[in-house]
Amino acid sequence: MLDLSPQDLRAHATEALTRARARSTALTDAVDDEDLVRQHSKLMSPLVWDLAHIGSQEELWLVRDVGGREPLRPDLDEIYDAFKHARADRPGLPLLGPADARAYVREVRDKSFDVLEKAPLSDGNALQRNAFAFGMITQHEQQHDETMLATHQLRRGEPVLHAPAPPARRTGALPSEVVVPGGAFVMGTTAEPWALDNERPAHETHVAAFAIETTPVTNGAYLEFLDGGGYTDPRWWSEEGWAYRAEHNIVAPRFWRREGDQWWRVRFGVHEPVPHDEPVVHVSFHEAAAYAAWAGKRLPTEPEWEKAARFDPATGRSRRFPWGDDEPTAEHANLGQRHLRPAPVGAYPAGASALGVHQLIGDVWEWTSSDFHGYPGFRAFPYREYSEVFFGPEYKVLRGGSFGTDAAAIRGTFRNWDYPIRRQIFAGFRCARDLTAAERG
Ligand code: AVJ
Ligand code: FE
Repeated sequence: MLDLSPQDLRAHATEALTRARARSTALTDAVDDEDLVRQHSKLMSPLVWDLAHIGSQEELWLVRDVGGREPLRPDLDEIYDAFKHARADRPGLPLLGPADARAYVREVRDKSFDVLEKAPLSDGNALQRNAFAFGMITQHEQQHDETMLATHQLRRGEPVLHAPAPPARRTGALPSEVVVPGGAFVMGTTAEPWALDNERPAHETHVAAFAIETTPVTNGAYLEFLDGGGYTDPRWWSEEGWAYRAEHNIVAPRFWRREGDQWWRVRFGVHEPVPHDEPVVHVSFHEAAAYAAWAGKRLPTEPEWEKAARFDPATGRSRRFPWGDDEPTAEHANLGQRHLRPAPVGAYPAGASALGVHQLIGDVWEWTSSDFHGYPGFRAFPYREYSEVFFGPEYKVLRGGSFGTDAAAIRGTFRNWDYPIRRQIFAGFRCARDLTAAERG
């Protein structure tokens, strides 16, 4: 994409920024002002914080850094610095109100477009740095849009978001697992133009042959674990997971509720029976790991997940996406809040990987068993706080994006991370296992 001409880069950035803003606007215009400033959960910021934070980051990286322009609102830097104030404390800050936040992001965007017109995008380093800044800020806005969507899910009240149902199943029965061959493959990327620092650089990684499930674990399968006493048997849980489960009295995925002999869930204000054929969503890492242990399996490691997603055994190459190198379309994956829920398993045959693994991109983020670390040769860019400060054992990596992730903010190499106790994100999982001696031959 960096071989695009400056005109094409400008057109691409304009389109991508405009699309992100349409989504931010829709998410914040869907509720009244009182709702915008309210904290719907201690886990989340008020929606109006996300909105102005989007503008503040854009002012920093596009207007000031790329454009070299005078600050618009230097007084806002501190208030909207995510590292200075935890989410729980943000309602107490002197935040811009809804009207001022909207005016601020509009003013910043006007300046960004002016910078985009005038900034050099054609010579080596400036091209790299300037073009990347526009890609990074687009992804940043889309990431906060997904966060705002999670806030909407936590909000109580009548439904305010609407979208058509996702496609139905389009495959026959799939094999439950496929074998991923052992050996080296290329993990991460050097060439992806918009890849963030933690996805870089491309490097050879070895994995032993293993089996992985062809689809994410469904609600139906998860119910067998739940109804079979999975939440009351410490055998399946890590010590840390069991303590967490007990302390918070967790008995089912977040947003589930028992009525008679049926499980119901609330989804963006809509109450409905839990659909058995959809990937389970709103489970913590601990619940995912407990299910996998109960099933006699385990979660995939991050290299395993990426090999299952990207490795093409015919060529030995790693693809950009499971289906190949083309950008995602509506045929490949459930992305971009096009639908307000995961699609049933088998709904995206065109998105399957070379090895026959389905729905790796979109639908639900997938927990892996790996801690978040930098790849060999990692270099923080453009700031340590994007990912480096999160490296360590407290965070688990999630892969693949959810129905709430925009195509601009997902790739085969994209890495997300969160605490293993988190459930408000759109996270599910699939299982993997070692091969038996007989299978290894
Ligand atoms: C990559 C989703 C973990 O939301 O904390 C947003 C993305 N970084 N603003 C987050 C991000 C800075 C990040 N995650
Ligand atoms: Fe942010």
